[in-house]
Amino acid sequence: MEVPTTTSLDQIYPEEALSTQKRRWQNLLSQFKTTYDRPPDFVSRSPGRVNLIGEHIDYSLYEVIPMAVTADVLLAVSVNARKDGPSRVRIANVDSSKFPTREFEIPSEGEIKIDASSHEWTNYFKSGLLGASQSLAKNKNKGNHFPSVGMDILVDGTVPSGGGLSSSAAFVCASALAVMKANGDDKVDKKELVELAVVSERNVGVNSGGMDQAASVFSLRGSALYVSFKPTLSAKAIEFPPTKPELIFVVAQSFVAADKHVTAPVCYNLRVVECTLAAEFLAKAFGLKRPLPQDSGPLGVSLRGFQDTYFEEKEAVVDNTQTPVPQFQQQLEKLVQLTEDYLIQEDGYTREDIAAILRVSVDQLNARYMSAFPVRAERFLLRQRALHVFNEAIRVLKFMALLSSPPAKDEDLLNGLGELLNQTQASCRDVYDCSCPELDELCTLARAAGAYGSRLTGAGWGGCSVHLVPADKVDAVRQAWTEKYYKKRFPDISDERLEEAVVVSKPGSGSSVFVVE
Ligand code: NG1
Ligand code: MG
Repeated sequence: MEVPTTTSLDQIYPEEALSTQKRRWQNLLSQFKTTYDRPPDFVSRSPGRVNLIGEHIDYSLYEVIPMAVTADVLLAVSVNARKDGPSRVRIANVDSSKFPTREFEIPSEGEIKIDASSHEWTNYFKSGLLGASQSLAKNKNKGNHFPSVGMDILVDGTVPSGGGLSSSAAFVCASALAVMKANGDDKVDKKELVELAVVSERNVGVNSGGMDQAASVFSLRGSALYVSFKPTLSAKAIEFPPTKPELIFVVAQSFVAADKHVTAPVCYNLRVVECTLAAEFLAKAFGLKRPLPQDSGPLGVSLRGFQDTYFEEKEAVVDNTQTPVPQFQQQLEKLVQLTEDYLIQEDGYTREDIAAILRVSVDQLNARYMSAFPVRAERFLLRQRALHVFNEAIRVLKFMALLSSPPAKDEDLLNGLGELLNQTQASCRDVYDCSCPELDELCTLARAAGAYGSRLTGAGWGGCSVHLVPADKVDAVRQAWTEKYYKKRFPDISDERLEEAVVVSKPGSGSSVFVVE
């Protein structure tokens, strides 16, 4: 499926956002004219996302259920096919005080360098450029070209950065899309865009899974997405059944900035390593004959790969009277059991412990799993990480089952969904260790004020939270946060910032190209 091209904002934004968005787009287009002395040729757009359930399991290749939000990143672009000398990019931001204008020559494919150690906003553009360049080079026969044409760009992003709504993926996806469009690719394939954006975003220093880019590109207005990574990347729109009271997702910022680039070696990238090592450890512990399959997990093997291999080799038939989904759930339940029985060290495993099981040296272990993305840890909590992943994958299945065959009473459906969100939060807090006191407090306050379920969303350690709230309790929940969280922790908070802190989130549309007429 191709990324859609449109000429009308009402195909992109919901009714209630249209007047604000029209003003914002007019400002973008007129600022572009003042900056570059001509109108842009097109605007590429990709949104942020909120994850509803399935946290920290995308990089173990388990299914997740995110949805796009209305907030997005826009790149207004004018192409300049300069004949003399190499092409250049000029890239400015409507918020020039925070994001200063940059200009650089476009290197040839393979020469694009990104310095992940510097905190430079245009790194995200460059990683999109890098991904797009590889795809364009591969598809030269389609009439696309690389090295790229020159581009004058003005960026406008409304996804808060470090806020857990994935501004990074929105920026990388919109950038890759802009470069592909500028170089003649009018039929950008959604799946290809996601795959290249996932890989290229890793150049910014975080060894991420693929949920954010999938949500940003594939989303359709009005639906959440069920994203699968195995056997291949795919996404399916899911509808929420109408209920009384109406089911509403509210997103609340903690205003604790989660700076993944700084914390990656002890937080995000460490979790990726722990999950990967748990997969290798379990495979060795059960004496699997075949090595784990190389798949699209960030370190090449995954817990999902372990699951598939284990059941192929050890228990070919689980229960063939069941439909595929319960069978998959039974497998996961079995894996929870095996993890509890075999990964017994509650206080974690040292590098020496793990190397001995995998029958490699500590140097080999470091080189294989911890060199491209270094991590800092004495002990690796393999038991806890595997337990979170398998149980969270089960919760995603249960969430889907509730939506596809809802119980007769709406109350039961809402309580059921809410309970799964609450369990995720408890697991993120106690087992995966990716929450923080502020996120825990937002969740506790929301539940006390009437939310069915509350949890962090995205990587955690700060950022955003998401809450399933009945329509008639949204005001009460907002009130509780305002009085007991925001005004208490940030006594000088402005009304404007308070307004931004809490957003009722309707599923938004995914990436598109807007042609300026
Ligand atoms: P954030 O930090 O919210 O963008 C990250 C990862 C996701 C996923 C979640 C946790 C990136 C770009 N994204 O999201 O792939 O693993 O954490 O579920 O790193
Ligand atoms: Mg991000």
